[in-house]
Amino acid sequence: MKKPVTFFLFILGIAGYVACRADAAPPEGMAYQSTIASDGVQHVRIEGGSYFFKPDRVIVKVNVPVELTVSVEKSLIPHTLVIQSPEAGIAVDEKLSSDAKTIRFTPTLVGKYPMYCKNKLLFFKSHREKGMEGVLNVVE
Ligand SMILES: [Cu+2]
Repeated sequence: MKKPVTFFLFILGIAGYVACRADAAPPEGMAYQSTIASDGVQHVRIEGGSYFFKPDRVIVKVNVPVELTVSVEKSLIPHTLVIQSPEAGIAVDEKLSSDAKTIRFTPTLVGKYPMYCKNKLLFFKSHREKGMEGVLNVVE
């Protein structure tokens, strides 16, 4: 009687395939999943430049303090980091430099919040439109 085993394996295969598909995130840049360090803080490092944030998707846990360390590559073009989601306890609006800056906040609401550079030169496209944006994903 080999058939039941084969059937069982077949079902397992399908279940595994479905699980994998559900986990597969669309390839839209790199995601950084933070972990809680021994000091109880989620340390996240973001580097920016013309015109990107790396990583551009950051996943943090709700109600756990976050410490962002942000710097930009040396350049004459000024950059900022903005995350304006006061409903989630996040109000970031910082000028960036090549010296790393530390920004602390504690996200209080699950959700996906845009982060971006608000700078724009005259009639040119904004830095955000040029790709200097990302998502802060606050999860349970
Ligand atoms: Cu910028």
